[in-house]
This record gives sequence, structure tokens and C-alpha cells, in this order.
Amino acid sequence: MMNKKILSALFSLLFIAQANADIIVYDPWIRSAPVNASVLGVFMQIDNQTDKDIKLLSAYAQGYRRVEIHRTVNDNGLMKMVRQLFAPIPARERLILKPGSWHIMLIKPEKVPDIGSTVAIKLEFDNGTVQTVNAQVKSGKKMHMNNHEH
Ligand SMILES: [Cu+2]
Repeated sequence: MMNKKILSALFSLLFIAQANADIIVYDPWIRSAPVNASVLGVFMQIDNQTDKDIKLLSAYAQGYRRVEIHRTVNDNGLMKMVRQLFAPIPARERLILKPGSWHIMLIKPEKVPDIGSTVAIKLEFDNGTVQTVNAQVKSGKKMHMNNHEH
């Protein structure tokens, strides 16, 4: 009798977890910037586990004047950032936010966060999902981990 109760409680927990797993965010991080930086880039991977296209509509973080969705595009050989009204995540696909591509831009920080600290980023999607992720500030030097020679 006891075991049955525990099992059914477990099953309902599993069901709740799955029901909330429409969107899974992996590896949110922020590229470290100088103390006087006016913007910081936020990167992550967003998995759409549903059969419907989803849009990331907005992002919010405390301590920044504005937070925008950006995409870096090649404009006649010149790379520039363009603000986007939303970021599309097609059904059953993953949107990758990375340097030189889609990203979330933290604008005008009250204080630039230190390497190793985390910033809570609230994400709002057009299917009603609101998810807060903790993005860790990391050095953006790409080759760092591959260099075994020093
Ligand atoms: Cu940007």
C-alpha cells in the first residue's frame, strides 16, 4: 500500500516535470567584459521540445537599463548587431545563441559582473512559458581550453 502511494506520487511528479519541459535551456553564459563596458553578450542553447514553433519574445535582467534580443549579421562584409523583435525556435529544434550570431544583449549595466559570478536572466516565450536561467560570466577567449602547451 505504502509503495503504491509513493509510486503514484513519483509518477505525478514525473508528469509535472515533463509538462514543464517544453523548453530546455542549456549552458547559459555571459562573455566577460571590461569594467567600463556598456554592453554584455549572453549566450545559451534553447531546445524546443514541442511540435509547435516558439518565439523568444523578451529577456529581462535586474541591474541593466535594457535587455534586447540581437543577431549579428554580415552586412556587405561588415559584421553588425541588429535588434530582433523575437528569436524563433522551430518545433523540435534548438536555437543556438553564440558569439557572432543570435545573442541576448545586456545594455548599460549598473555594474559589469565579475568572471565567475552569475546573472539571472528571465526569458519570456510566446507560448506563455517564463523561465529564469542563471548565466555564468566566463572569459570569451575561445582557444583557452585547447591550448595545452603552456
Ligand atoms: Cu548585441
